[in-house]
Amino acid sequence: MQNLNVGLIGGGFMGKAHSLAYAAMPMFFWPAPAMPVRKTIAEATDQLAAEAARRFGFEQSTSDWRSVVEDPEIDVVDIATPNHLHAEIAIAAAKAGKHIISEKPLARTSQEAKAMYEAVKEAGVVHAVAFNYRRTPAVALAKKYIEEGAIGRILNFRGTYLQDWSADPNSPLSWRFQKSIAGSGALGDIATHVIDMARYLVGDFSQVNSILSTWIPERPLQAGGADALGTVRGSDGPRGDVDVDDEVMTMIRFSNGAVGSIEATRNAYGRNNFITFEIHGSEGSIVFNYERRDELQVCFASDQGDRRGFRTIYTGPVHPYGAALWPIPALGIGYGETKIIEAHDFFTAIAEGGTVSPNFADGYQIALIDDAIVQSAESDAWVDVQPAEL
Ligand code: NAI
Ligand code: SOE
Repeated sequence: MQNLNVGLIGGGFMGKAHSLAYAAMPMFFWPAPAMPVRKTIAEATDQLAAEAARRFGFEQSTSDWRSVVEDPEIDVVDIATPNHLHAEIAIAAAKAGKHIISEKPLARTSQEAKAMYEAVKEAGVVHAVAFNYRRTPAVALAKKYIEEGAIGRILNFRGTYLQDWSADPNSPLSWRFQKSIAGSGALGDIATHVIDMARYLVGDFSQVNSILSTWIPERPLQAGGADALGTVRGSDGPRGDVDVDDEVMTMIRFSNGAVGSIEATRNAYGRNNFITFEIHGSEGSIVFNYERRDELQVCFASDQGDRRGFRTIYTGPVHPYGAALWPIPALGIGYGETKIIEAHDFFTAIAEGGTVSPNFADGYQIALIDDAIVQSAESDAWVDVQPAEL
């Protein structure tokens, strides 16, 4: 079993999640595909980097991400910074021959995403984009049922991602509200997770018809680079403009003839991480809600008429990834397990010389779907989704 040295760039929320995944992955998946070594962590300043190394178990730290990318000892570059740095870091890492996992959205724009895809393709390295929610066992179980034909031909996908951490107009203007850093708002930040699941479960998008809104146009300025995700309330101090959307609604036509819709908002008081989908097929239905992530609700047309209705499957050892997780259904998994599974699948691809999905090609295609959503909202019309040039 080989060791793979990880250089992690960014020690915020995702720095924590990815560090946990590297530490815990071999505890769940044994034998591990390879042993992740937490080698170097980069942060915005030397002090932040040293603190992150101590906290997250890295051997060394730096405030210069380029030194991580150029270090011959580093095998894997993990990009967990705000979105504006993803492309520059990934392209440099690909040129240095590193395997790369980048947080989502892959980039701020489809142009950046295309350049990132071309760089990893040219370098021949393993690449992944961290849309981790599809690795929730119940979501993978939905995929298994669909592939087995258990709900027949898919007719309709209804997805949501509803949050309220920034519904208060006095929560700060973090990087997530600035187009130059984030690229877009609820669209790139949260709707993309559901777009990834829709592509995973149903297939390619052909057309969209969308509405984008910005309900809160200015917020109190925030000191510091890390996003406090609504845990800090603003003062009476100066405010700055929000130049991204905070809500997106889109209708979808899929290439296989199915239809659907996705709604994502940052203004849904009472909703926290409300990622849901309801899929109707010609032979049954599947319902998922991430806030009850150990459960999948299913209803099959073949069920006897007098007892037809949704029933709840609790995911456990017999379900996808279950053998590596906990021994009894409904013991419960958390956000961390989705990242541990993601690390496992990424390291497996590296160890076996294979590929992993979702990868930069998927991230690039999702960026093109985002483009179509923006164009549709601007033109108030159905817009064709351009296929990625792979
Ligand atoms: P954050 O704001 O908590 O952390 C970002 C960190 O990057 C900060 O600590 C900041 O100091 C650091 N940073 C900034 N410039 C840097 C530089 N030049 N060199 C090294 N470090 C630098 O942000 P968060 O929530 O961790 O988001 C990071 C990425 O992860 C984003 O792309 C975001 O969209 C994505 N994300 C994905 C999630 C998922 O469920 N897959 C969940 C949360 C975020
Ligand atoms: C904030 O909306 C956020 O942290 C997103 O950036 C993540 O992608 C999501 O999974 C959790 O919420």
